[in-house]
Amino acid sequence: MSERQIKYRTCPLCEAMCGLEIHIGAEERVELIRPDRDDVWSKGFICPKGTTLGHLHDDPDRLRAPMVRDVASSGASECDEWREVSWAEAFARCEELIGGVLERHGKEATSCYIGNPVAHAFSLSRYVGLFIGLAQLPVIYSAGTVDQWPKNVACMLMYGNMWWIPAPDIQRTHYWLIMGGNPQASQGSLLACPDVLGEIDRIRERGGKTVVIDPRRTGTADKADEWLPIVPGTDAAFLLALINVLFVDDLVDLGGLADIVAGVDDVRALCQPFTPDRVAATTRIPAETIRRIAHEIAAAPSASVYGRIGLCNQEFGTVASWLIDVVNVLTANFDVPGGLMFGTPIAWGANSLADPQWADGVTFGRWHSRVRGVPEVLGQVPVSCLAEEILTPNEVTPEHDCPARQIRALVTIAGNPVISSPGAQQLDDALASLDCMISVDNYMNETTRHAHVILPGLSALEQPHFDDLIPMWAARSAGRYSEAIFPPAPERPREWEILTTLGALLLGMKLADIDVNAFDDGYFAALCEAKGVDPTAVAARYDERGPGRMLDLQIRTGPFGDRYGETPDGLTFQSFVDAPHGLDLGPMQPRLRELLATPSGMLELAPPYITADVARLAARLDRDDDGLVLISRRHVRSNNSWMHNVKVLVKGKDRCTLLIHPDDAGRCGVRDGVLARVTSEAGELEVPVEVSDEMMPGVVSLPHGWGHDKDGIRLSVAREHAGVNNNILAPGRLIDPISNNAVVNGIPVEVVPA
Ligand SMILES: Nc1nc2c(c(=O)[nH]1)N[C@H]1C(S)=C(S)[C@@H](COP(=O)(O)OP(=O)(O)OC[C@H]3O[C@@H](n4cnc5c(=O)[nH]c(N)nc54)[C@H](O)[C@@H]3O)O[C@H]1N2
Ligand SMILES: Nc1nc2c(c(=O)[nH]1)N[C@H]1C(S)=C(S)[C@@H](COP(=O)(O)OP(=O)(O)OC[C@H]3O[C@@H](n4cnc5c(=O)[nH]c(N)nc54)[C@H](O)[C@@H]3O)O[C@H]1N2
Ligand code: SF4
Ligand SMILES: [Mo]
Repeated sequence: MSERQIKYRTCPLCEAMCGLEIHIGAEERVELIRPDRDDVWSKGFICPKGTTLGHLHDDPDRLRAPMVRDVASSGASECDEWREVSWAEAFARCEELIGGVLERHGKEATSCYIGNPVAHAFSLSRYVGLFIGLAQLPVIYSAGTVDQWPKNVACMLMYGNMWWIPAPDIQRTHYWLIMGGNPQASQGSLLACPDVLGEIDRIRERGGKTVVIDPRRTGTADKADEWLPIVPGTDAAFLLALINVLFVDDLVDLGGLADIVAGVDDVRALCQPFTPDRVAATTRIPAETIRRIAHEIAAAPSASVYGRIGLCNQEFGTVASWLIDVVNVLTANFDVPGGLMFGTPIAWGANSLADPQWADGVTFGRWHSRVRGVPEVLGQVPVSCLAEEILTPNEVTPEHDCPARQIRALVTIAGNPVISSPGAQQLDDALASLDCMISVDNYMNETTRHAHVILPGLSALEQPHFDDLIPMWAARSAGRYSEAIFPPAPERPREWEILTTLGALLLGMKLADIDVNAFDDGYFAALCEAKGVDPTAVAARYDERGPGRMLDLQIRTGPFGDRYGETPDGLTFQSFVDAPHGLDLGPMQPRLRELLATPSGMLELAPPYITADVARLAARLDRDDDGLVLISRRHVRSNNSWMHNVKVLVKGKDRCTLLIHPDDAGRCGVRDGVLARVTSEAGELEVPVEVSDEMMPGVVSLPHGWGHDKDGIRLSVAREHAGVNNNILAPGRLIDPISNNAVVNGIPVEVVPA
């Protein structure tokens, strides 16, 4: 590249999937990133993070070569030396470490943690499945159990696939009820749509309304027509009361779904005790307001009730996440324009395929975690179990039917659980005691500093991009292919090769015997078969292996694809190469009848596994006030734990503050700008106070993703803006028991001056 060039690509950082226009100057450096106004999907929308992909690429702290830690004694210590090594040496060290654990402790002592960027990265998203399949780990952990596991459980039981998650059709709705989501910061989650806040204006322009239910008056609430503060963790009670009104006032209408919805009478019976008057004190939403909202939803030409992380990461995560969909079904706002709908990805992802292990319906609790005895849910136990599973010797294990033993080897893939998991301090201690820790990650951060080997992935600009998971809940079927802007040297292993190699090592293979290409061919053939095309004939068309070949398969055998010539006008990978601003195949379409995969063939409105938990919710109504409780928040200039090393994003006013209502501040004796000590049953920390009436009384808020003051990290900018880790305060024992999802919202805390 000699002169200035313009490249177009999709931002991989969040679900908004914005189209970027990237200006590259001489020296192959990014000079400017602007929104791509011609992008068919995002049409010029962007947020501040999207302009920083060049900063991330150029970040001197970003790892570009594998790192090996020479351990001075056992565990991480200050005498340890990190060395940059060749890929061959790094993999040889992985073989030695993994082989050692397999030999001494067996397969049962190996595990992995999978983090959030896996959902957004070209290679990782497509090959994490192959890694898991090869590695045959007895138990795996992921950020999913501090995120959307409740929604996965609800969708699995209601529709038969944990990843077919219906999303609000906000580009057409007339009424949007947002519960526990703040798209002003997050840009939407389990809801892919560019410029979500702009859609709130457009809803208003068509005569509609947006209501936000959140303990905090967020930027989204400011934009909306109405804000209703709610006591954290009580959304399920609010929703049951709302459903109660729908039945009592004869507002229930199944629309065109009457013949495929089972369980309406069960829901009617369940909601009977939850009258608006009964839940008003617990939720602190007046009974009259609950009645009014129910009537507004029923009367709107179309409505979408939507719940996100505030509803998942809480005490009644599954019941609340389930009831969101129930309200939409009961008001004829499901699988219709303007209601909750399923997306239609142009390139199907492996998550959309039927999972053979659930062919006869899903069962939970097939095994239990070794130490705490938590029943597995959809193959996972809470990530907050990870620390105790590393620290507790086998000799003291209670009699739980667990396929795993004490974890001695852990692979982390694009995750930072030392920051993102409840019981954070204990996990930090635990990771230091592993015999083998290998991290596939771009930074030496709070988690990966404990690794023995770090295998770096590529920067966003070094790899191609095309989303396949997020479009499952996207407002439109649109797609754009982004080629790598700065492709690395061919001999540099790509993340799909790294994952395949690690998977095979965990399987027990010797490095010399691992043929990554052969594994890829097998994986590709299996995917071809799943899509009903001939693997041999199809494979013969490609010169290259890896995610690029897979993407062509995903597009061609997808809903708009050419099926390798069977549908001559259909799309191929080349169609997207020829369309640098992407292709838009239109808005969401009704799909429920096509996607339903429950054993009964019905939409299960009242799955017994979930309805059984309503008794626990009923008991909550009798519980006294929890006192002051802590919730989490996000900021548009931050992305979980890993973008605080970008100077232009972290500069300015300190954003890691404790938000507290003036009345509570007065009662606790803390003032704006001073340090407060916040204590919970799990730990304590000191943080600057920000007094604001945007908090409802009784609730305080801290952002998650901070706490970069640990020894041994290589994040020079983030260290200067360390902040505190709010998961120090989150007790690992607090989970939503039917999904295994963490409760990080609604944690009882005490606040005093520091
Ligand atoms: N208290 C509290 N805790 C929370 C939440 C909350 O709201 N409150 N939210 C939860 C949620 S929703 C989530 S998703 C989790 C996130 O939890 P994690 O996924 O554990 O954390 P991230 O901060 O997203 O860490 C991402 C890691 O991936 C690395 N990385 C980034 N890009 C790449 C790449 O392309 N390749 C590779 N190999 N590595 C990469 C980064 O360096 C970083 O180490 O946190 C959860 N924790
Ligand atoms: N800029 C930015 N964007 C992001 C991320 C990021 O870290 N930064 N993270 C990404 C990830 S991994 C995810 S999962 C998504 C999450 O996307 P969102 O769900 O939109 O996340 P938040 O902005 O944390 O909004 C959650 C809201 O829930 C509220 N809340 C907390 N507890 C309760 C409760 O009990 N009931 C109710 N009704 N509300 C409650 C909080 O006050 C907060 O406003 O964002 C993604 N996008
Ligand atoms: S909203 Fe920001 S971070 Fe998200 S995709 Fe768009 S530019 Fe990237
Ligand atoms: Mo998340």
